[in-house]
Amino acid sequence: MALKILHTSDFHIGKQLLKVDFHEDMELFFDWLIKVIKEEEIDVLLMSGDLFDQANPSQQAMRQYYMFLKRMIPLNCKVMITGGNHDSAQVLNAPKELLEILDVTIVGGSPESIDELFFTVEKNNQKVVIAAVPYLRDRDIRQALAGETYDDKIVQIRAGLATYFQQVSHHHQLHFSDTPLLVMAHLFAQGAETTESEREIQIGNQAGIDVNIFGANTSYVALGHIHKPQAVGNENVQYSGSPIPLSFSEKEDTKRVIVLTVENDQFNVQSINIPAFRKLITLKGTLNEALDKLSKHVPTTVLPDLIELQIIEEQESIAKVKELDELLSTAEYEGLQIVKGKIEFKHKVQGTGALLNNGEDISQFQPIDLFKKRLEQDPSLEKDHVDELLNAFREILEDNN
Ligand SMILES: [Mn+2]
Repeated sequence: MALKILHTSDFHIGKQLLKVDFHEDMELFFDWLIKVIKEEEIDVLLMSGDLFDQANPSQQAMRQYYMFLKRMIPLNCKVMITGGNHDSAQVLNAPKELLEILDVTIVGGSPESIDELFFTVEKNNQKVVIAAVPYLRDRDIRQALAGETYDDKIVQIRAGLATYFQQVSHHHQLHFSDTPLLVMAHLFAQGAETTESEREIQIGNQAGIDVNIFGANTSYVALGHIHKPQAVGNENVQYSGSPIPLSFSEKEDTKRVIVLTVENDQFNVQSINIPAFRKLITLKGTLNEALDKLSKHVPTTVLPDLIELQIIEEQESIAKVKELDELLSTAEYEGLQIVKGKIEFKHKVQGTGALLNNGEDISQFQPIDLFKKRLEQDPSLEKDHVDELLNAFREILEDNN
């Protein structure tokens, strides 16, 4: 009989992307997660940091968290949550003692003493020691010195992290040497592939750690921080990744959780893919091509897909810019939401110099005449639109006088 552990991280409860709230996405993920915990008969749930998206989570985010815990309690599954770089250690720790009664263990920030990181879990005659290391802040790993250089800092942070994890490894060897060790951590590991949604930690990620700092006596490292699911070095060091895509750079990820089956002190590592509750899609092409794709879009998920438009047109055109703006602010399509758009032109109208004919001097012209010349260069503009722009330009000129 085995002990089963589920590793996940980076919930970012309360996250919004370009004003789209991911509340429903998280709710669907929690429904799915609870189903998996029941079906797989999971004994321990590990959440390796970034529980909330903000240090001061909204009331809605807090409520969503507590409602999730409420659903976990009857499942006979221990919950262990560590703080990430987005979390406030104090906010996470505030209900710590109360939650402990409900078998929910919280390590919001690095404790006074290293032994407070250690927890033993046991089921079916299989024991595992878990070192629940949260995100380590500068002050947890080194003493800042006045006048230190940037390079000194990188060296010190690396050394500080290595020392911290050596102490963890040492503590295990001293007190639990006959029980396999699992280390939770929230950090940037060298060689890991990042996305756009992790906030950089420890000076531009340059002080990324070498995974060898986790001692040879560590059976599994449950990492958080990087949102793209991946193993680092070997399959017993894993970033579970965030359960839902949190930025367009994560749109290709297959999100997953990891299930560890521990039997005879051996760790078996398996991934279970999380269904997509909505897709993040980038549409590229001309405005007309994009409009065509939008009208033919067939949603395949529960929640509206989020669309990013990357428009490329041949000739620079103010009318196209305006059309895109209108599309972004007013378009309504079923099953999708346009959240972001930018437009690029292959051929740009040249600067003022290009507006002048041979022999003409810029000082001969009034600003309004130059502006008229500029508008004449754009064949896509209709007469009404030209008049509108000229009036707007006159107003600006008057305001400036
Ligand atoms: Mn994160």
